[in-house]
Amino acid sequence: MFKSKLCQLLNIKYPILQGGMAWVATSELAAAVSNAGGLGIIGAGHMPPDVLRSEIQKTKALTNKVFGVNIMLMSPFVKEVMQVVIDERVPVITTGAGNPGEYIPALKEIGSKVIPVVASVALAKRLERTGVDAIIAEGQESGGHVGEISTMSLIPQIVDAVEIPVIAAGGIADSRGVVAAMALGAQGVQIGTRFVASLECIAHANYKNAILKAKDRSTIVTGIATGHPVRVLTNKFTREYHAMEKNGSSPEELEQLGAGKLRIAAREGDVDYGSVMIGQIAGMITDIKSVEDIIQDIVKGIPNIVSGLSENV
Ligand code: TUI
Repeated sequence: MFKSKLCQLLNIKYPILQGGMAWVATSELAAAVSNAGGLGIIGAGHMPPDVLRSEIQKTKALTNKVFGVNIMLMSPFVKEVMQVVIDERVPVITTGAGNPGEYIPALKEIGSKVIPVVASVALAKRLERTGVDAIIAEGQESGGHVGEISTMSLIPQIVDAVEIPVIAAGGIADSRGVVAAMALGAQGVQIGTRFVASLECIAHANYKNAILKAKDRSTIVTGIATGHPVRVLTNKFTREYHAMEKNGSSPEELEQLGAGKLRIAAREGDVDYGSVMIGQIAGMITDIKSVEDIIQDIVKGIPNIVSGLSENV
C-alpha cells in the first residue's frame, strides 16, 4: 500500500488525501493531515481570492510538507482563485463540481499536480486525455455535492477505464474502507467526514457532534431538481427545502434558500437551519480524535483487515 506510485507522485508517506471541504478544511486541518503523512487539502469553496491566499500562506507556515487546494468549479471566484494557486505555486490542485479542462494547461505549466474529482467514467476518460496526474473517483455516499453512482460501482469502472492512478472517495473512514478501495483497484483514498470529526478541524462543535449522532440513514440528497445534488444531514432546513420543492418553488427560489447555509452550520453551529454536509459513513463515526490518531489507527489496522480476509475467502 505505502509503495503505491501515488505516494511517489505526490511525495507523501500514506496514500490518504483529506477532502477539500468548504468552510471546514482550512489551513489548520490541511497542515495537520500533511504533518501526519497524508495530503492535507484546503477547501476553497466560495472563498474570495484574498482569503484563499492567506489560508495558503498559513498552511505554508504550519507545515513544510506537500499540501493541496481544492477548487470548487461553481465558485463565482473560480478564475481569480486559479490565479492565486498559480501565484502561490500550490503543489497539488484538486477540483470539484465540474469539468476543470480549461484550467489544466496553466496548472501543469507551473508543475502542480492536477487531480480532478469525478463522479463518472466518461469525465474520467476525457480528463485523462488532458494530462491530469490522477483521478479522484467520488461515490454518492460522500457529503456535499455528489454524483449518482456508489463508490462500490464507480471505482472498478474508472480503474478499468484509465491508466492514471485512481483515488477512491465516498464512504471511507477506517481501515476496512481503505482495504476495500484498494481491492477495487484504487491506489489511494480521500477521506472527508472522518477528518471533520477531528480535534484540529475548526468546524463548530455542533457540526462535529452532528456527525457523532448521525446514523446510517441520517443524510439525504437535496437539489436534484436544481441540478445541484448535495448530500446533507436531514434537519429542519431539509424539511423546509422539500416542502418548497413540493409547492412547486422555482430552482432559483430553492438555490436562494440554500445560499450561505453551509457557513451557518459549519461556523455558527446552526445544525437545525444550516446545511450540514456530511457523508453516509457518519453513522460509523463515534469519536473526535486527533488527525495523527485518525491516520495511525487506519494505517495500523490495515494488516489485520488484510489477514482477516483469508478467513472468509
Ligand atoms: O465538489 C464536491 N463536493 C462539494 S463542493 C461543495 S461547496 C457547495 N456549497 C454550497 C452548495 C453546493 C456546494 C460541497 N461539496 N465533490 C466533488 C465532486 N465533483 N463530486 C461530484 C463531482 C462532479 C459532478 C459532476 C464533477 C463533475 C461533474 O460533471 C461535470 C461535467 O461537466 O461533466
